[in-house]
Amino acid sequence: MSTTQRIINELTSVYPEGLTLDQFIQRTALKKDVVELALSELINQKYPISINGDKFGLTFPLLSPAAIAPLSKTQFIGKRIRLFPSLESTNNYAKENLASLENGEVILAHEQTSGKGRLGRSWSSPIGKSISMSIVLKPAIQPENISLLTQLSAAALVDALKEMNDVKIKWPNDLIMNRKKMAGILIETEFSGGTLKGIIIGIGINTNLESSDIPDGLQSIATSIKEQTKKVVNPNTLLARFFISFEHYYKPFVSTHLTEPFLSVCRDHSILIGNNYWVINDTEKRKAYINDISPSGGLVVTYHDTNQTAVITSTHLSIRGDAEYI
Ligand code: BT5
Repeated sequence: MSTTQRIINELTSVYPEGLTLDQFIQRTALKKDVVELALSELINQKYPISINGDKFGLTFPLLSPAAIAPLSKTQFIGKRIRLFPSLESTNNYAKENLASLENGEVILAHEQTSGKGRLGRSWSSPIGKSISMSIVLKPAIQPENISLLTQLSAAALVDALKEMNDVKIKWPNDLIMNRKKMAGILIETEFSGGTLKGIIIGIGINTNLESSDIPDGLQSIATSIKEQTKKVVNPNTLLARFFISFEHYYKPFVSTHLTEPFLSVCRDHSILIGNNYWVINDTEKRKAYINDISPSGGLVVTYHDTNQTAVITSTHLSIRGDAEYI
């Protein structure tokens, strides 16, 4: 573990209190100049570190596997975690290192420099203020069932956030608070010669972003949990809850194809069902009434122009309101 991550772990464990240099030295058995160097590196890199008198503290807790481990009572999801200060994209790291990653292993980064959304879009993940995570799965499942994992992940996130606020799901992959996007899911797969080698569930969650951290072009569609709840989010508690819920849905899904427990959460929290939206793909834009989420995880819609009902399974499209994101 790097010295900077050791310092982050120490500061996370005493949050909201801080530590003096002497206390750091006592707790870590590191030399004074090593601690000083690590702290100045963190401050230079714009980690949320505050100085109060002779104490250093965190403005809000940061990702720390040491803090997640005692809270997350899972068998394999998040049992092993690789945390990086900065990655281009946790999904790219997972793809490139798939062979050495175990089923259920999780990649985390304090920051992504080139985070990815769907369809070549980008995902913004400023340092320390959001969760960038990829879960690696190596199951024996049919390729047509992989997209159900997006719904499973969305339901697990709703469960993890339940106590915080009213969270909605915008099919297929957006988590919404107060009609703005607060998290997104991107699933990628690796095949070799027709055999599924692994599934990567990429999830970005806006935890402690202030509105000034949200890029100009996203102000009207993006938000963070902190912005909505006015409370600091502990990313470690949130992830521990998420891992427990994910595993709870995932085990029976893989063994017996049980989907109703998570699909019912998606239906109950859907922001789309019962309303009219534009369904937009590369070639057309059609208004539709949104009826339901089907047992296969698709969106059941009735188009206004033909009055025909169809199940949308492709996620290569956007669902939009009349003038807005939702
Ligand atoms: C997504 O795509 O919502 C999937 C996002 C997945 C991000 C995670 S982070 C960990 C893992 N590693 C990666 O490289 N990616 C995954 P999509 O539905 O295409 O939405 C992308 C759109 O959301 C962008 O075009 C922006 O309009 C908007 N956006 C970008 N950053 C955002 C943010 N931080 N919060 C809310 N909206 C954002």
